[in-house]
Amino acid sequence: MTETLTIRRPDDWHLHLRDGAVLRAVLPETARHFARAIVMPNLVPPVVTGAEAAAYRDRILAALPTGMTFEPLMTLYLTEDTDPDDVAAAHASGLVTAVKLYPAGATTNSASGVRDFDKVRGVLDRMAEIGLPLCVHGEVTDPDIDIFDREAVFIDRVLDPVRRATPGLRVVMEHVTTREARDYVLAQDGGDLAATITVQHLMLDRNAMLVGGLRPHYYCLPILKRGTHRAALVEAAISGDPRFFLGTDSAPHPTRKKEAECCAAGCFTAPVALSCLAHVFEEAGALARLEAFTSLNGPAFYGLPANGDTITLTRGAAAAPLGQIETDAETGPITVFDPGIPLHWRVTP
Ligand code: OTD
Ligand code: ZN
Ligand code: ZN
Repeated sequence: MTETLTIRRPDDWHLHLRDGAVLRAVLPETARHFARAIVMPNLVPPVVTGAEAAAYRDRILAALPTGMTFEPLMTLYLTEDTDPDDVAAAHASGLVTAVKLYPAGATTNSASGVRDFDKVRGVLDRMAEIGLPLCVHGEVTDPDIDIFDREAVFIDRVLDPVRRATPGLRVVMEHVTTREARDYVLAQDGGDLAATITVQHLMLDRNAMLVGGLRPHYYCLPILKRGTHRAALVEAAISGDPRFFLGTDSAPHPTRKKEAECCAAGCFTAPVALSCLAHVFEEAGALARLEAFTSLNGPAFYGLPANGDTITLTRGAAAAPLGQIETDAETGPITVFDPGIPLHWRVTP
């Protein structure tokens, strides 16, 4: 049995770093293992303009402990008022790597997202022209659509029409959770479409969240689906297919907001992401393709070089769950994702 595995240093193509005390607490957890991350713009208020992204980037770099290196890849939050020229300038200066589309109301802090897709046509056309990717939270928000169906319906009602109307637009379907989403990606071969997959959607199905008691730390959006969908995602992740890569969607919330009457959506996976993924790939007999998923396919899609250095994972005795990390007194601790099974792989410090 393989006991150590050395791979190019991974990147996280979908990450929530927040701001202030939470940023300072969670950033080292990512920077310890990952060289770069696509940083989500869903702050309150959201990161909409190039100037706001530049200021957020400065705050992230200021929060990085001395001695650590990390490159935040910034995104802009697409609104119906977004100015195509501002987006193009932020791209041309190298500041932003992608634009993020949230259908209004789809997930945490998405109220300023898009309702009327005709209103963002100008921005999308310009992005197609300049080759700037659109990262998409792919769920419809219509109240009549069941929460478990929101991703599949989004593909037919929104994503496919938008892609047809904007030829050449490069799209990343973020955090795909269904067989339908996986199959939609597999059916396109123009190199314009890719998908990220999270740790929790590779490890858990909705039974893990709902059977034998409700587990708030497994509640995230898009919500966990049935086991057949999880199996389809694992197949995609371990296949080595360059259209699929890691986006942890690590989304920290204070423990008191998770263990609450109305639980906030999001799983804080960053500290254990690589241990979890090594477990998934080992179980599937695909450890040799972990590197493609975590370290090669993402940069290739975004037109960036893979990282030059490596990390080593070691298999050993099962590690105890990490519990919580501390922030400040006002925020309180944040619970680290625990998949509920023994994790034997860890990144060698
Ligand atoms: N999903 N929570 C959050 C974002 C994601 O859809 C997402 O990207 C969050 O807390 O920002 C979540 O469950
Ligand atoms: Zn999302
Ligand atoms: Zn997210």
